[in-house]
This record gives sequence, C-alpha cells and structure tokens, in this order.
Amino acid sequence: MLTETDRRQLDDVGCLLLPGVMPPEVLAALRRRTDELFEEEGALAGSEFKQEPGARRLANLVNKGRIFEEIILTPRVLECMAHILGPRFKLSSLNARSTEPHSESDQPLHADSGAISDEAGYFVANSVWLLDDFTAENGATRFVAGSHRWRRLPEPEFHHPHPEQQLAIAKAGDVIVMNAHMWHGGTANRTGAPRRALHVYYTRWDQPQQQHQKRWLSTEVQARLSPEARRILALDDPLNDAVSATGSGKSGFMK
Ligand SMILES: O=C(O)CCC(=O)C(=O)O
Repeated sequence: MLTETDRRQLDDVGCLLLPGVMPPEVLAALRRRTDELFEEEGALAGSEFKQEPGARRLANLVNKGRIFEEIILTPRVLECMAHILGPRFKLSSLNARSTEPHSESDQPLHADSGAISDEAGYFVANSVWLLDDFTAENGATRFVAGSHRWRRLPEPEFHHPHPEQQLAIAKAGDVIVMNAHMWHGGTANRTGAPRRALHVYYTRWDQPQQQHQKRWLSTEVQARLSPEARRILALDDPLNDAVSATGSGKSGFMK
C-alpha cells in the first residue's frame, strides 16, 4: 500500500501523513474512551508514565479499552513501522496527550526515548493519532525534516522555535507516522479547546518497551488478546522480557 513516494518521504523527511485512517465511528469511540479515562483518572492521569505541565496525559492504554487493542494492529500503520524499523518490531507503549487550552510554551524538541539510531539502523517509530484537527493555533506537532539522519539530539529544553521546523497540520481521523529519531515536539495551544492525540509507539525487536506490556496488562486483557495482538505486544517473547523487565517504564525522555 505504501507508494515509492511515501517510502522516500519516510526516509528523507522522517514523517508521513496517512489521511482518514480512523473511520468516523472509530474516531468517536477513541474520543469517548479517552475523555472517560481523563475524567476517571483525574489528577493521577498519566502517572504510570509521566505528567507534563500544559498537557494532560494517559498511559498504558492497551489495558484500558478494547478499542485500543484493535488500533495497535492497523495495517497501514504497521506497514510504515516495518519500513522504518525492519520486519521485527513490537509495540513500545500506547499513551494519550492532550495539550491544554491556553498552554504557555512549546514542548521541547526531542527524539523519542532520547534515541539516536545505532549500527543496526532506526529503532523508534511513533504514530500520532489525531483526535482533533491539528492547526497552527492549537498545538500541532512541530518537526525538523531530515533530523533523524543527523545522529544527534537537540539541546535539552529546546522550547524555542527551530529555524527549520515545520508544523504537522492535519485533520481529526488522520495519523502522522514519524521516524521518532526525527526531532519533534508539541507546540503551545493558544485556543480555548484541548488538542487530543494518541501516541501509538513501536520499537525494534531488540529494544526495551517503554512500558513492559506483559507487566502492565491485566490477566483479563492478556487472556482475550488475539495471537496477532500477543505478537505485536511481545507477550510471548523471552528476549523482550529480558530487555524490558528492568526498566521502570518511566525512563527516557518524552514520548
Ligand atoms: O502530542 C504531540 O504533538 C507530540 C508530543 C510528543 O512528541 C511527545 O510527547 O513526546
């Protein structure tokens, strides 16, 4: 399904817009469940991973609704992940991030998990699922095209604009796939409404999961998962247990 132009864009720019991945009923279900969880979890929302000034977060979402179990297997997104990460990869985490109305500053530019590609290639890739339109005013993700190829990280606390940054302007229901070594970050929301998104984050087979899924998923959820979901979550992979079990799930920079 990926065209040669799409592949080249992922290689050269580092991100690709997939329009209309979420049909209206899926978008509505994801919005509903995300809002319910923000309501239920209140001040604790996101605490399994991290909390962030100016944004509300949720973590460990595969454990928190069947709709999330389904979206981690979206073929168009998995095809992009395989292009970036190679044929063997797994889910690293599924979190939500809602930029708060009238938030004051841009999130620092970063690569996810503070990762620089290694001798085997790229090992982190993210997909940003837009639950609201991303506009120039409401906190669209910024990115620096090609920076995944520079093999270095931006300075810490890079809140200011980068001279080469662009904004990922897109519609609710779209997905933006990113080589997560590419420098990127959220921007300030200058509107009166939240800007909600999910981060469905994958990593190469030999790397730790950001949230060790086997430890974070309830027995009930694990028991009902399809073989395909078990595989993408690396639930039956002893190597994943060895590399992921020691982490707290909170380490690394922003995701
Ligand atoms: O939500 C966004 O616009 C991007 C956020 C991001 O890059 C992060 O939290 O690591």
